[in-house]
Amino acid sequence: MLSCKSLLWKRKRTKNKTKNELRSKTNGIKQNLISEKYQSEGEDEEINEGFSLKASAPSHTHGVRPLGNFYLNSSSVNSRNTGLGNLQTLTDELVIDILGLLGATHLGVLATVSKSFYVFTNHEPLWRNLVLENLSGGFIFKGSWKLTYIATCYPSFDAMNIGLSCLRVRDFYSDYLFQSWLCANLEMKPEWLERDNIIRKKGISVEEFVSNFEEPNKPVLLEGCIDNWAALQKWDRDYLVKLSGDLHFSVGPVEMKLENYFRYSDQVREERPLYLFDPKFAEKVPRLGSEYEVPVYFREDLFGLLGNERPDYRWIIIGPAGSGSSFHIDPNSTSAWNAVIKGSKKWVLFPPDVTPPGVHPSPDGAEVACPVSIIEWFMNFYGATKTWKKKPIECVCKAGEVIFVPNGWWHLVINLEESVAITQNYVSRSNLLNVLDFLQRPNANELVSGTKDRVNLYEKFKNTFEASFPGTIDQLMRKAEEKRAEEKKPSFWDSVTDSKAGAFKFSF
Ligand SMILES: O=C(O)CCC(=O)C(=O)O
Repeated sequence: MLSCKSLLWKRKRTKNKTKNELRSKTNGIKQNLISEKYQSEGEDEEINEGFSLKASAPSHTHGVRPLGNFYLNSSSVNSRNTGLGNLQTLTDELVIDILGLLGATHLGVLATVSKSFYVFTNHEPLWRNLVLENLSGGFIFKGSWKLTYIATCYPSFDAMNIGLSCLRVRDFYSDYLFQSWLCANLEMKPEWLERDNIIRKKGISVEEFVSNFEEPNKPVLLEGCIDNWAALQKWDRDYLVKLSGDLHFSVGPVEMKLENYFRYSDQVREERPLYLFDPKFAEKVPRLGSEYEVPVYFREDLFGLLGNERPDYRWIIIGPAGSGSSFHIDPNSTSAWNAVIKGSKKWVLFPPDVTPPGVHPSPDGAEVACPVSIIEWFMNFYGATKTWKKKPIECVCKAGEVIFVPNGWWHLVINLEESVAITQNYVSRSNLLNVLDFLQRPNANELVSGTKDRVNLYEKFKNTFEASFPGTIDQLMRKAEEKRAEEKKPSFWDSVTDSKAGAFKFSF
């Protein structure tokens, strides 16, 4: 999912040790518990540990089963190994990575070599990459990525009727491939949605917002502050499709017509559905820009002083149930607000000093290794938050509600149904110093995002700001220094207690 706001969204797919560890350690255990039902035809919807599959989820297309079942099975053949020959010693992930170097024709030829190669070469993410790399956004989704590729590149070949990609293979065991299918088909567990500990506010003043939430850098869910948006009433699918016509929007690494994106999102069953995340929507369709307005709490946006040179700052976000944003921190140390117009989103947020379980930022903060998909994070790490040092803030944000995401907070978001949202990142006086500090880091050229001129953004922004508000930066710095000193100073009661303790010591 590279439809990202920030570098921090870029997942390491190569050398992603974390990912391998996740798949083998934790899933090995869970998948061994997958019920016997899945050892047969897999038509049932209930699986162990309270997980359940989405309604009408198909069983694994090629009959792949979790590895644990191999050890329980009396016939000791794993056709995964026999069909790979000498390559059987490679991990599944490595086999997939190697196949990822091939084109469609070679994948097609290899599929005929053995049952094992048939299963591996039909792995949908391989075909997804081929479509996105070769066809860009110019495809009409045909229910699977392989069919989409074939239908687009070989229109006279009737792949649908030949049943090209549906052969089931017996005795093929692989946690890696099974996991990918499972994550694409799992329903969110009710207990993942239960915790709702965010503060909700309706009708508070801007001053209250600033002093209780923005200054102390705490999330809040704001109700009722976008009730006047035309978007809330108007933005259904038909309206959006009609307004945008043939224009293309950013969807992961490609640009797609909205109509085609909806066609895809209606049919898709994959672990990481493509997410529409477009920073230029209001320039492309000015009407969209005029049918919402920045809620009153976020009107001070100092990056605005940069005019056209400001980094990307607003996005329309559209995605089906299961799509979303995996753990990241927002770009350039900005804060953000996110308003849901249609649908609903589950949020999990951790404060800047707590790295979420299963998430491993690189020391320079430029990259983050995390589970392959959001649902995988819930399966394997959500439970750990129950005993985590600081509990995350969580909520479900519904249509008409706005969440404030303070700067530096880790957050993950999953759409619980098809959703449409607007988000904006901004800089106010409360986080101006953080932003300036971020922009002048030594590796700013890697960290700063949303603009071509990453290295000079600090100078440009500082100078422009000083020209408009002379002396304000110094003032803010003095205030921050005083605050730090205040925080260091022991409170009256601490000092009383300390001196008493001292007095006791000496008197004994
Ligand atoms: O998927 C979403 O709506 C959340 C987007 C997000 O996390 C972000 O814009 O930083």
